[in-house]
Amino acid sequence: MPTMPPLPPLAIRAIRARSTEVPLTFVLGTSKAALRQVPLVLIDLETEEGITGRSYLFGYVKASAPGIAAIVHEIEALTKGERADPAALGATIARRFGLIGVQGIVRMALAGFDVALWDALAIAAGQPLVRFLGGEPRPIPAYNSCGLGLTGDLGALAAEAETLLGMGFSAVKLRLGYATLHEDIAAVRAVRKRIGDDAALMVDYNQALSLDEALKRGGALDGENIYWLEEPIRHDDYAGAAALCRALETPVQLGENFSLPFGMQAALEANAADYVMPDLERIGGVSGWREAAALAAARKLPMSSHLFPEVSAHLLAVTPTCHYLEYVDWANVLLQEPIRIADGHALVPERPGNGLVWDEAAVARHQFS
Ligand code: SMN
Ligand code: MG
Repeated sequence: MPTMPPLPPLAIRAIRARSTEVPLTFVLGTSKAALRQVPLVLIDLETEEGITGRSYLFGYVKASAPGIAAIVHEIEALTKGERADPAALGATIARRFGLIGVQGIVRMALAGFDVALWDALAIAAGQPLVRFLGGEPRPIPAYNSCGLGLTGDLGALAAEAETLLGMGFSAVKLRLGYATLHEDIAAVRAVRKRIGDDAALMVDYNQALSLDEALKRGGALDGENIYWLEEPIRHDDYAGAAALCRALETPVQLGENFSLPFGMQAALEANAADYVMPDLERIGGVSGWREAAALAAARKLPMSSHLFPEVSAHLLAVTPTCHYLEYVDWANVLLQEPIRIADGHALVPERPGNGLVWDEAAVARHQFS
């Protein structure tokens, strides 16, 4: 990790959390559930100096969004008037929530607070987040992770793959976990036939398989030119994942369920992954990401992101083993300037902070709490 300048002096004045629900352009049909709209919690952290830091969180289910917002308000009560110092405030929050545990939506709220705090600090320094963290903006390899869910219509699946590649990408991710291996292979082949041999094709099981089934299906997928095999089994079965890493040629990708850096460390100690992809809101925001990046670097593990492409682009640019950014367009409808893609890469914006600026009229249309 590059070194950073001292933190600009800022004091927290107020934190606002609004719950929105936005429709997805491409339905995300995973082996667990099909998402047609997603709940996003928007956080605005105001400082006494007039600078506002922003972040958003993904609630997974609509009912959790107001719950996350309620925890953010607890964090506001705890940090109001305090100096904007992510490490010190992170420790204060972890202590306050020690009895319920820094997990689940508490950990998400903590991450949203942390990301907004770093945004305010970078804006105060007049720098894009990547520069504030000691790096340089550069294009980050990205894959299109919209759509390509489980479906009975392989013609439509192939057409969607072509549409997604046509949005400026040379890599896409397909969701698997059909009832049979035969159907998984049919979906892979339908997409591969349409996108050609040069495009990278990742696959994601979202924890659908038993270890035995994963060994069988993974072995069959080894012959299908798959770029990575994501979460084939229960995310916390690290011994099983390690066995898959040993048995399969296709790299095993894990990370969206790593909970805080020490959770990732446990997976790495078990040799559970060939590639890692921490999620900004589960790994602990910018602060957690920096620790995670150091863990991946120590083991030379390629590190990708999960969701949140806008902030993840800055963070991947300072990640020593930077691999792939997961692109989703979910927040675009709420943003004045959505993240841009060119030639298979995400472009890190040059404006100060992480670059998130709400389109307030759109937010008003989608806000429900
Ligand atoms: C995913 C993302 C968001 C919600 C559900 C599933 C998926 C991914 O695992 O990696 O994009
Ligand atoms: Mg996944």
